[in-house]
Amino acid sequence: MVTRRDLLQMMGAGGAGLLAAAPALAQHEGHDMAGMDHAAAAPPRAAPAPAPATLKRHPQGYLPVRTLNGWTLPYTLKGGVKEFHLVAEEIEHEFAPGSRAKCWGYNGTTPGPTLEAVEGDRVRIFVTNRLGEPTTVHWHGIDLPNGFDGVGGLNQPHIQPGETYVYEFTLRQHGSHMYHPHADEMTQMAFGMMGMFIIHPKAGEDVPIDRDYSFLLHNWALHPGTYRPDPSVMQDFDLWTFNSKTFPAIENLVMRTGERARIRVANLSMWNHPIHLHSNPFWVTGSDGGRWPRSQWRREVTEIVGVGQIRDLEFVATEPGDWALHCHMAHHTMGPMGHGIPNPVGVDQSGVEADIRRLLPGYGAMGRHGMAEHGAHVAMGLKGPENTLPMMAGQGLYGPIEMGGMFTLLKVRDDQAPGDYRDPGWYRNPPDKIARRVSSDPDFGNPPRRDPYGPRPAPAAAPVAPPADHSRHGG
Ligand SMILES: [Cu+2]
Repeated sequence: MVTRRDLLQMMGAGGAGLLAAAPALAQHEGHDMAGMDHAAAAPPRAAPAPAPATLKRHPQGYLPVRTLNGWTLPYTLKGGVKEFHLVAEEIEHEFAPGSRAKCWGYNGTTPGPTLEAVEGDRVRIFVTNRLGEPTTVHWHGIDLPNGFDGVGGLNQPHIQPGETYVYEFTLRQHGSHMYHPHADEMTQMAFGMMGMFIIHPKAGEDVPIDRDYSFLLHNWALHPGTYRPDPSVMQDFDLWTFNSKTFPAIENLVMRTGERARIRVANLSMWNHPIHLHSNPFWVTGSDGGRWPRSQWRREVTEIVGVGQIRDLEFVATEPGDWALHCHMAHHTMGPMGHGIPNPVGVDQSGVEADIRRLLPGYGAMGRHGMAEHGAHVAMGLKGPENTLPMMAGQGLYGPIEMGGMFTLLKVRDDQAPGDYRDPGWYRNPPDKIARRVSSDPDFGNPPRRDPYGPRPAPAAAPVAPPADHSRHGG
């Protein structure tokens, strides 16, 4: 049974049309984002600094991590201890232009800022709770005394609203790690509370890294027309994100040809994600368990990052170009769409379009020849419900990219200056090194083709059902 909501989701968010009907559906929670309760009482936060064009080595020798669309939390050194201060709070977050929500995060963002330190450092981390419910922070994968492990009720009392707790420990390891709440986890993580905790090796890298990227995978049930993620959803999510952003709002990774990169991919979503990098086979060199011995490195082009896991991917860029980096679950590179709907592919819907329009003004039939026409409808200005991203988006140099969600680009250039993270624009392929049209005739050439079932009779005309005879049913 298709409900009206299904139709709206399919045709509005994942399909075409749906203009006049959308506002009636929108589940307003008061979407004046400036009027958020917590924000009103909170001290002002600084506007985010633009992402630095270059990254300098830290005085301790390490190359700082580039957190896609994110930032590293500054610390203060007090008596040889690095002091960080995290603030758990409700925030306004934009997934991509056209979709904002009330989310929860740390220090104004989701994911929260990246913490970076060096193996052997002693860290003191203050956590202030500005949420309306208790929280804690768990330092995921970090070897520390039990009382700092952050499981509310098990290792410590919960941090009540308004309270600040302190965690203090010495970093005995190096590698890619995370932090997240261990209190009302389902809700707090569904709203975006998570971050990376990178510990650089004290002895430096045995193979020097030129660019060190990091992002967290996540999923969000931000239903079409709504402004707050739904924490109860377990499978059918609307948004799939790298660092809480969807394509095309995800920052590109840039490299100079010949450089060595590491991409640290962490997963605190509810699905496993096969992360695929085009054309650049990489070594999987470590996990949140730390860096693996060389003998354990694996050559891959797709690496599944399971829920609660991190994988470090390393490679040397050899070919200039714009290379896709994405989750290989095809639905995870799409924006919001309806689930549990009839399949429109192959169905001529032109007859029913007018009928449905009487029910849903603005409705447009979609998907007879595939879903790609949705992108064209969006480009022509058709909009779905308010605050809802299209199912697919993005215009490349050669046409629509037809993606959304967990998709971004690795841009490799011969002339990208070392340490320069600025986007070099589109890669222009040399004319002799790009796929090109050689014919517009579908009968072109004589390629071998098979018909496994042999010649088939033409389909018979559909039988005409005789008029029902109710005479023997006793009335
Ligand atoms: Cu995925």
